[in-house]
Amino acid sequence: MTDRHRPQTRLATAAVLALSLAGLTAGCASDSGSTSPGEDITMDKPRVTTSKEGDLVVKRFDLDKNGQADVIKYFERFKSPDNPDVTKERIVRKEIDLNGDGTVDITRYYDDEGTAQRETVDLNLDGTIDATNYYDNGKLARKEVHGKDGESVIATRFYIGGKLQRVERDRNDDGKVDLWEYYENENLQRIGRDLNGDQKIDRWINRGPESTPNTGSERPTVGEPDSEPSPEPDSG
Ligand SMILES: [Ca+2]
Ligand SMILES: [Ca+2]
Ligand SMILES: [Ca+2]
Ligand SMILES: [Ca+2]
Repeated sequence: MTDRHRPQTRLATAAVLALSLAGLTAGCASDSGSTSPGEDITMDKPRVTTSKEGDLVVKRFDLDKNGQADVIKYFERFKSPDNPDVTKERIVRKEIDLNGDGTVDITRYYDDEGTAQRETVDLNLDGTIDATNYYDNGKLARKEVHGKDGESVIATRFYIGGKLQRVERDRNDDGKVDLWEYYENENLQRIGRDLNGDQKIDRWINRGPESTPNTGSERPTVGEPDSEPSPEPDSG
């Protein structure tokens, strides 16, 4: 990463901004309309405000009590299948601001059962999405790693039972997979490369236990965040 100092700079800027904003808005809180100076500040639980956006009920949680929501949950209301007189709520989306700068860093989408289906993640907090995670029964099944534009897919990681099985990479940015990595017990076993752009493997490289690990010119990881955020997200 060439701009490795940027997140820290942004963090510092965000902290200063958050502080000054907290000072400016004290006494004229516009989101809840119910807070007055000193109120709630010392309470040992996050401040929560509830509002409506279209058909959705929105709950904002200000965990660090700086006046800015860090977690925002969106709920839809539905009639209970057991009793149509009863209206229930279920979560459809959750947004998380990890560094308190007011920009959402993780957005998680849920199915009708309240299980996480998909989430977009800005790992380095620069405002551009770095990865999209897809879940199957609450377990990480697939992860798309995005290019600098936050949309193109430069690598897709496939998981079974939460364990890495295969990685497909597009190393020349033409939108086509040209490198395949196969894993066993999350250890890289072999690499297949497409050399002529027909998306078929032309050359295999063994990386199993009989070959020397971590040597040679074939470096499988190129410009990709390797951390595995939240393999099993909570359901609310
Ligand atoms: Ca906050
Ligand atoms: Ca943020
Ligand atoms: Ca990013
Ligand atoms: Ca390619």
